[in-house]
Amino acid sequence: MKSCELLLWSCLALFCAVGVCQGGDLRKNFYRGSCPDAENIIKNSTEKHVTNNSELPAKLLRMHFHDCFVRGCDASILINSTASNTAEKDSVPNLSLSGFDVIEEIKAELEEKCPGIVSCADILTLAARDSVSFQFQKPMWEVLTGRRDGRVSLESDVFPNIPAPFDNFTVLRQSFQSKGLNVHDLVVLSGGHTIGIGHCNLFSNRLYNFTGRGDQDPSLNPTYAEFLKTKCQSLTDTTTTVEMDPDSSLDFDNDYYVNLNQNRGLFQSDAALLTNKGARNIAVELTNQTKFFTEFSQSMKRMGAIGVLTGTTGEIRKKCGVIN
Ligand code: HEM
Ligand SMILES: *[C@@H]1O[C@H](CO)[C@@H](O)[C@H](O)[C@H]1NC(C)=O
Ligand SMILES: *[C@@H]1O[C@H](CO)[C@@H](O)[C@H](O)[C@H]1NC(C)=O
Ligand SMILES: *[C@@H]1O[C@H](CO)[C@@H](O)[C@H](O)[C@H]1NC(C)=O
Ligand SMILES: *[C@@H]1O[C@H](CO)[C@@H](O)[C@H](O)[C@H]1NC(C)=O
Ligand SMILES: *[C@@H]1O[C@H](CO)[C@@H](O)[C@H](O)[C@H]1NC(C)=O
Ligand SMILES: *[C@@H]1O[C@H](CO)[C@@H](O)[C@H](O)[C@H]1NC(C)=O
Ligand SMILES: CC(=O)N[C@H]1CO[C@H](CO)[C@@H](O)[C@@H]1O
Repeated sequence: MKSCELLLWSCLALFCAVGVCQGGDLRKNFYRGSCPDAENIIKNSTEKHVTNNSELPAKLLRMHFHDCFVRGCDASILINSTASNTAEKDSVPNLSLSGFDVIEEIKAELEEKCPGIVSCADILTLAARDSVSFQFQKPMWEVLTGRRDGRVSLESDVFPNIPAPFDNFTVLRQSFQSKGLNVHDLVVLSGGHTIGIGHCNLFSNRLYNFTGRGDQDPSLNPTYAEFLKTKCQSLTDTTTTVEMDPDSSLDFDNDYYVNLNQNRGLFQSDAALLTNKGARNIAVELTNQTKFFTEFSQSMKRMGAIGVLTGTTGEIRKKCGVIN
């Protein structure tokens, strides 16, 4: 190897060692020079909103997931439909997504301080982290920045890219694999279901008509099924919601895995994690909360890097709901 080549490779190795190369061109504190207060403005504003609305962390965490899985983490989920285009947010799986107004408000604050600098994609990524972290008063995972905003948002992109609550393990694994995430990430990130709610119609087939013979899902804990039946009284109830993690749906904790291992996962997609030996072993390991938090922080970093636009690609939107 020529010596200049060797030098190049050593530099690359050094960069990677200090964490610059993870997540491609994303880096720590991208706005340090261009908008030094950006991350604090986002944090302060997010925390103010969480104080007022304790369900916001679940909303923003899910919104971030739906953003990253469709066209990468490019804030395409935030774009409004227009006369000529039905956007991602108006697709069926968008059911109950909310918090758009919060992101738009944070964006307006940033546009006032440093116009045209901070991307909606970074705002959403940071706000998701900061909202979940609020209960701990410390950041629960590192967020690298430097994402830029996409200019395309299509309703038709959502269904093929967002896994469904009825999916089996094979389909879930494939979905995550297509985003560069592995089975470990799948089990770890499903732990996001330790906060938030689910609508009855997304799981009541498990209670009332699992195989089309008026039966119950045998893989669902019978006591839990009886409880869920008191909440969701028909197959067609599309309005009632239940906590995904009963009694602690506002606490980001290890209860998702404790429940899951007792066959109390709410969706078929949760229960599906127990149908694969490797995944089941991971689900048992993650009942250790310390381990869950460590692993979640690493998987969130990987999810936050899916298909990002950096450098001069995409744009910095002026408003998160419309392309420039
Ligand atoms: C593994 C595949 C996944 C499937 C099939 C899935 C499916 C769902 C469904 C059906 C809901 C209920 C929506 C509603 O009824 O309003 C939901 C809620 C939620 N999901 Fe997932 N999800 C998955 C992965 C993830 C990931 C990776 C995260 C984030 C790390 C996440 C975070 C959330 C959160 C926080 C909620 C609660 C939202 C709220 O309270 O409004 N999910 N998910
Ligand atoms: C954020 O809030 C902290 C604590 O209230 C305050 O000290 C800081 O000045 C705020 N930063 C910005 C940029 O608003
Ligand atoms: C507080 O939350 C309520 C309901 O979630 C909302 O209507 C209201 O606008 C919020 N207030 C502020 C100051 O954000
Ligand atoms: C999983 O679901 C897919 C699509 O519905 C189906 O084709 C496949 O046979 C299922 N796999 C298993 C193991 O049940
Ligand atoms: C249960 O599923 C079967 C087969 O899909 C369907 O024919 C039947 O009408 C369903 N029962 C109810 C109560 O919806
Ligand atoms: C949980 O995991 C942590 C970190 O891996 C480890 O130090 C600790 O001993 C584990 N706790 C239990 C109860 O296994
Ligand atoms: C996007 O649509 C929502 C709901 O119709 C509206 O409140 C919001 O102002 C729109 N955002 C922009 C930037 O036009
Ligand atoms: C929050 C949100 O944008 N919800 C939309 C989801 O999509 C339906 C249409 O499928 C719209 O009516 C909702 O407004």
